[in-house]
Amino acid sequence: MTVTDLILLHPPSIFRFRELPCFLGPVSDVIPSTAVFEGYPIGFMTLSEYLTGHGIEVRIVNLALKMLRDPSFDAENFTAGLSARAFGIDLHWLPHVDGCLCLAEQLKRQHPKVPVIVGGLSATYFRDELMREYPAIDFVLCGDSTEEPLRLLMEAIRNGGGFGQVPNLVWRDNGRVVDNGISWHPDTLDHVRYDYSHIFRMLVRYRDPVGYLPYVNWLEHPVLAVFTCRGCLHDCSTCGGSSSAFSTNCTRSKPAFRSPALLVEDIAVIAGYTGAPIMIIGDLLQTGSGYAEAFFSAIRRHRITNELAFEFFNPPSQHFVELLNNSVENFNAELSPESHDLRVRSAFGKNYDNRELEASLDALVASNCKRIDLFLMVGLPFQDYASVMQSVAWCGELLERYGRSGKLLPMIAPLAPFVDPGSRIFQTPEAMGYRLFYRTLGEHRRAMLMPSWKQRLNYETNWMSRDEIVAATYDSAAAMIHLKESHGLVSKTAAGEIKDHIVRARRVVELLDTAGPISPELAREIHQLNGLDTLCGKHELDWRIIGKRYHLFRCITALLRDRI
Ligand code: B12
Ligand code: SF4
Repeated sequence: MTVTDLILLHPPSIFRFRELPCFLGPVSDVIPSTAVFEGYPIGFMTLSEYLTGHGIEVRIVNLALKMLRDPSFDAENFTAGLSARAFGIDLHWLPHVDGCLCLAEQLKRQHPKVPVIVGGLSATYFRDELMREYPAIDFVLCGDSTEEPLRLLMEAIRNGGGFGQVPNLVWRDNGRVVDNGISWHPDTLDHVRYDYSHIFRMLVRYRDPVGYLPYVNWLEHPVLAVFTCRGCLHDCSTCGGSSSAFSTNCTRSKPAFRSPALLVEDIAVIAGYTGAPIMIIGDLLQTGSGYAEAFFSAIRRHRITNELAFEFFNPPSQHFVELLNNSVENFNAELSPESHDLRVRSAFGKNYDNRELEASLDALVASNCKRIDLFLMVGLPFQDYASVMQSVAWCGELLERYGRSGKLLPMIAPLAPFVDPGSRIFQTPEAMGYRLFYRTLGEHRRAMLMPSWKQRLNYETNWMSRDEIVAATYDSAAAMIHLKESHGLVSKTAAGEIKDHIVRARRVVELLDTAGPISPELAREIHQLNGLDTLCGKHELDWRIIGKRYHLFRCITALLRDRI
């Protein structure tokens, strides 16, 4: 059996999600993954590419996706058959806490001599607890940029020592936990490659296409992402990726930006292989207009026809929309005003009014922009049930005004399951009008294993209890789907299905509150609902594929390049 240097594994959120009757709830309706959160961190790709380039063999295994796709897939047998010098598991998103810990324990049982490394934003936040309470974990590698630290750690593992010299590492020295401190946080994001052809070559090398897929229906609806930065300049109050969270958690004082020229190259490389849509993560306007202008002047030199989705923290000005329109052939805009109510929006961390937003919508609707996604949230500061419902009514007004263009698509979803660790609200909940039910990693693991998504929520607010958050979520989603149906944005059949799922989901939440032990019928209903959309149809998220889904010739060339 060949030994791989490092196997990076992505667990499901709840390890035994196929057996346990846990109603996952509407936590993933507006993202591509399912509620099992099978999407692995994009960092797996940069880590694999970087280490491979330094002669370290890395394999990625999306275990969550394997378990999701095939009910008979035996995760225990599979990991028993793996052979590696080290295993790496992500605890990037806190909802993976149970999956990560179960997988670490399983690997340690099966391969007691092989070190288990955990990394990601949540692992960084809970590094002390991880090392104190979970002996299955040998190393926590902290911070937002671990490519070079991981290379050094792999070297130390090979040499059997020198762990004290690895930056960002927490380890045990004869049982004593040692935290080396987070000193590795590069100033730019130019030292890594977002090279999807690397993934393609690796999946062929390990003959494991499923193990490399990013989410369950990616082959039918592929979306790729490029990254403007690690970190964020903004400071949204619930966000564990905000400027203050990155500063306390990752000792990062400012985001690491990718140079506009490299960002365009990332896009051009993807466009060479596929006509799939590309999401540009991180607002181009974050540092002012200079970055965006450099990006546009670089992208104009290419002929990219893929649909590019741009996210905006603030509504873009008419001038900016014109620039975008003149530089990019097909584009979408992602805006998250969160609420119609300025008090709520500003307490969340965004300070613009509805007039500014409407001026932006005017410009976007008049431009070639293909679609404008508008995201609203439930569970915010100063937001009560009535305010949530008024947000939907406001979307109705916007649809009256812009609906005919067919471009505007509003969506509403709860802040769930967790207020992010490291966020301003997580750090000082009472000061922000919040009450946290769970604080430690262990408490969040127990929360993830609770039967209902209501019990899993780690917060309630001065303005809404958990019951009200659930009620506002379902009522606003029902009102929103009705709106979209009446504006012809979704079919009557699709809207009918969502409404039916909402009724069933509410009933399950109620039964889990009031009924005693979970009956087999209720367990069956829970498992069915976990696979269904409850707030909006997943297909509403689909962006267009322009031209060929895959440029086969170029894909084959990429493969051959590896063999030469
Ligand atoms: C883009 C993004 C997404 C994308 C996915 C991107 C992806 N595949 O990585 C989408 C939109 C799908 C998404 C979804 C979700 N997201 Co998100 N996302 C982001 C965002 C905006 C940027 C992420 C980023 O820049 N990553 C770059 C760096 C930091 O991570 P990375 O390169 O992947 O990994 C590096 C390190 O983290 C570390 N590392 C990671 N894993 C491992 C493992 C090992 C072994 C090692 C050694 C190192 C290591 O090393 C890597 C390379 O240096 C952040 C906010 C922010 N400003 O960061 C939120 C953020 C990460 N997301 C968050 C959340 C909560 C979610 C969801 C759970 C939300 C939900 N309820 O639906 C889902 C989970 C989806 C899933 N797993 O299937 C929270 C996480 C807070 C927390 N601590 O739990 C954040 C911080 C903020 C937020 N609320 O959006 N997200
Ligand atoms: S939610 Fe706010 S703070 Fe968090 S990544 Fe997005 S813009 Fe930045």
